[in-house]
Amino acid sequence: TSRRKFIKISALGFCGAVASSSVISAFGGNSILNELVAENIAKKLKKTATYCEVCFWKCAAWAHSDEQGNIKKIIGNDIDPHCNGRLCPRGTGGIGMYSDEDRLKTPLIRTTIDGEQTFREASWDEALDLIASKFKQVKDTHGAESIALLKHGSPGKHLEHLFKAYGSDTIAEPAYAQCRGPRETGFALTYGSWVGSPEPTDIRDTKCLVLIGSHIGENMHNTQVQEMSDAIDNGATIITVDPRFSTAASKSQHWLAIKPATDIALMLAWMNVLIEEELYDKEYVDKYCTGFNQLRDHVLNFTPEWAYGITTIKPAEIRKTARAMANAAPSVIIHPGRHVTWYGDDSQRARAMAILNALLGSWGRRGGFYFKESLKVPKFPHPKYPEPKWGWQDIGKKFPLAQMGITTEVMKCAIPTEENHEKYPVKAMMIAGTNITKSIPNKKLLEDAIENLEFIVVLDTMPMDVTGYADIVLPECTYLERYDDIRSSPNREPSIAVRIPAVKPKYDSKPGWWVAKQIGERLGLSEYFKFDDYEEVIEWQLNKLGTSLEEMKKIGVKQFPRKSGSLYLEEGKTHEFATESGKIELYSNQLKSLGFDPIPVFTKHPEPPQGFYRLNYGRAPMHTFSRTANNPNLNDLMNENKLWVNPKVARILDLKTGQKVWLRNQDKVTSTFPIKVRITERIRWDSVYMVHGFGHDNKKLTKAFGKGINDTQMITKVAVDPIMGGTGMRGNFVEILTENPHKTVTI
Ligand code: MGD
Ligand code: SF4
Repeated sequence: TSRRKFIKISALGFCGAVASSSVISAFGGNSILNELVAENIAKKLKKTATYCEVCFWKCAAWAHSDEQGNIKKIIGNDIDPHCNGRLCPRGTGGIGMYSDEDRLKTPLIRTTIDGEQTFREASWDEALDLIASKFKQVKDTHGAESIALLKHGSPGKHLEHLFKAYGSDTIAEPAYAQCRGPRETGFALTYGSWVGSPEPTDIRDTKCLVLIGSHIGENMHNTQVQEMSDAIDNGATIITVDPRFSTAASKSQHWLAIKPATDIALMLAWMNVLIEEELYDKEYVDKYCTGFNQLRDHVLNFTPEWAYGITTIKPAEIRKTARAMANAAPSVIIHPGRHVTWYGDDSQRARAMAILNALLGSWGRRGGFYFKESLKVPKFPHPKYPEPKWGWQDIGKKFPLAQMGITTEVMKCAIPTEENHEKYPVKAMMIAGTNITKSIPNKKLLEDAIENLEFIVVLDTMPMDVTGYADIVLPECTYLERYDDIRSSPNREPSIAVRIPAVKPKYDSKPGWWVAKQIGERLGLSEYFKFDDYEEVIEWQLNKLGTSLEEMKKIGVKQFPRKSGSLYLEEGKTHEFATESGKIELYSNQLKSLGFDPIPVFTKHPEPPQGFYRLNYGRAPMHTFSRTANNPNLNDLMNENKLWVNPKVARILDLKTGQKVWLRNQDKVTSTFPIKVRITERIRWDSVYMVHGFGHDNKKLTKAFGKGINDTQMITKVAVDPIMGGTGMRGNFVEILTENPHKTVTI
């Protein structure tokens, strides 16, 4: 049997009904809202400044709580440029993260009773002492570098500090190699800088927005959705390239239902039209770009007729859309997307987007991309970090342009049969704020790594699947119950926002900063944590920034004037890009010297065999990844994912809407749970689609357990981007099973 058996703690009977008045306040009409406001004024609600952690747009908000310490509602901060006073449904439902009765309540330690692995409750002291002793043990035997950190979100920052202080830089997060890493590489190669978050897309002033597999509207990044809706009202042309009729597609003048995995061919054809018809911005290209002649020669034969055979998009439609973009230029955006790890040539696809933007002259132009600015928050003083002998950079060095840790490569280092293990042995792991069983593909790799790790600590707010693999589970309190770092994200104008605890932590949960400090002190690192409460750190930083905690508690958000110059390129002035040549690189010498294509080329990707469909996945407006599936308020709005199936496929397989089916992929992996069918013309006949983040297999998640399918379970084939290590996940094919393939699982 397995050394580390996945522990499914049985539900402890916390499935009581949860009122969802907060959801009503988000969706109800004004009368309900007014009533609530009146009621709340009557009850004298306390307002506390925070910023949302339900996704990473980090909208600033006010948490309203009553005298008993119950959070009643969360409302956007009017002066915050990330939300303009309006939260998305998930943000309003963030209250459910706090009120979810399935929350982790106390530290847990793995133990064996009567031969069965289970968890027992433990005190914080016992759990923290044990963690410190295990960390010391690993450091003494292998070096601190052998303790890896997988992290995401706010808790990750505190633990990163702890890890670096202890001498480990073996750190990775899924937001890079499973998400936006390739686009950062593609844009950095072209413009010398990352796109970053929030994206500096000037959507509010755009005349043409091109979305290539980016489903704004379902993907609810707050101000992008608000600005897109304004742009539509102002008559902007929307062009959506998606094999699925997404919400964005329904708002578009042009929906190009592209054959999956062929986007680079379409973009090469667009470049061909822009250049052949001389529609590109000549002046901009002459002034700011290098490599135009090579690009022109490269795309000469990539005509719309050539692309038609690959993409199934008619040549006339390719020409028409290219002309629409040119018409709007430079107020046009080929949106870089966000979750872009699809087919393994993703940084090249991002390069193609970057090049198109350059041809249209949209980078640094109103209605295109603005030059973002953020404020540098001074570091709270601490001693220098020790120099680790190895870290994420060494582990990922076969990917020459990797700029952050690659989760899958770090996991591989735990497995003795994998090539990097000897040099970079990962022996223990802390996992904070990331549910790796849903965020990292290739379950076999995860299970092999987990089996070989000597020690796993998970810090989470919820008993997510990942906690089932831990030796120690630590309950973090939610973002509404703690201080965290000052938010300072780039925008048109720099701003900062604070997160102040609105209520005391529920149960025996503690903030991430406290956990990091406690472990640090036990490891002899007190010098790195010279504060009693994180409040002191923030206060010190705010004072340095010319404000105070007192002021920030009152306003929540503070805007600062721009210091870096104009939002856009200025007439008559030169501009140096941060590339090697100082120009926008249409042809990349850097890629060439590394042995990669200097200009993107189209490569054919495998297609589904007979009887299989490509597994496509995406987002729903009321959920973020897997973290919200059990949130009582958001679960109320959508409690399972469905399998979108084209009517043609439904006819062949005789499927009915609402029927439960199971999936089996090309590697014979069968879904644990079934999923209900949704028959719709909105999906191409060669693909099926589902929302990511469902199919939880920990029973302790009483609302989410067994609801729908975990798309990641079906993703066993990964196409790795050789340039930066991104894990392309869209090349998996599934067959649809109408009979329950599991004899023992009954739902
Ligand atoms: P979540 O699934 O939301 O995100 O993947 P993850 O980072 O794993 O899981 C977040 C975890 O953090 C949950 O266990 C949640 O309970 C916990 N959590 C929430 N708030 C807190 C907190 O305040 N403190 C602590 N300690 N824990 C907290 C996201 C990743 O997944 C990303 S960024 C992308 S873009 C990819 N998307 C994606 C996809 O669409 N499909 C597939 N198949 N895989 C994907 N992987 C990537
Ligand atoms: Fe929260 Fe929504 Fe803003 Fe994300 S976009 S931070 S979920 S309010």
